[in-house]
Amino acid sequence: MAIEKTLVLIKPDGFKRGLTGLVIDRLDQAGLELVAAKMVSVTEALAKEHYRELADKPFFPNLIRYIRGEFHSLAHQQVLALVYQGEGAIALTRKVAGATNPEQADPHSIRGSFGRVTTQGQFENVLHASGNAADAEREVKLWFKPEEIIGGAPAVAPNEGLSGRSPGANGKR
Ligand code: IDP
Ligand code: MG
Repeated sequence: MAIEKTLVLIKPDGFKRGLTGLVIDRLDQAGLELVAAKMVSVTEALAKEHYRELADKPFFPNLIRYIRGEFHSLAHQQVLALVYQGEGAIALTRKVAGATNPEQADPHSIRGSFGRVTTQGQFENVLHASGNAADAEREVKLWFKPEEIIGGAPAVAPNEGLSGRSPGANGKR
């Protein structure tokens, strides 16, 4: 099986309910390697681009509100974005996450244990995990620059601090 990268987002319900550590722990236990992590304020444009394949679904407007923290009083629209790497990482992460609908998810999965369907029909399912290889490639690129990923393209060579750089062409810094 190929070494893959996949995108995980701790969604606002997971973040607000203190499940960030649990998600990271479960993915660690599954043998996945964490290669990138950052908090991101999710703009409307980023949310719509991320979920662009669902734009014609009736739940799309509420999905955008959900991922931007509007149902969980997040002042900064923040999610934790992570990239995991490993053999078969995409399918493995989906298995640990569980099915999209928390009511149908394996009770041992994260979504089956901690997700819920609200009375308004919103799926609050704790985390995002890329669905397939094409989505994973697109999503990792959408959320991360190559130099933010371990083993990606380093912006500065290791141990090359500012002092190691030569002055500009005109001799001034
Ligand atoms: P996934 O997150 O398991 O890949 P997708 O079908 O890609 O599932 O949908 C993205 C997100 O949209 C889901 O995680 C969930 O938050 C929301 N969603 C999907 N289907 C429904 C639905 O039928 N009702 C309400 N929300 C949904
Ligand atoms: Mg999906």
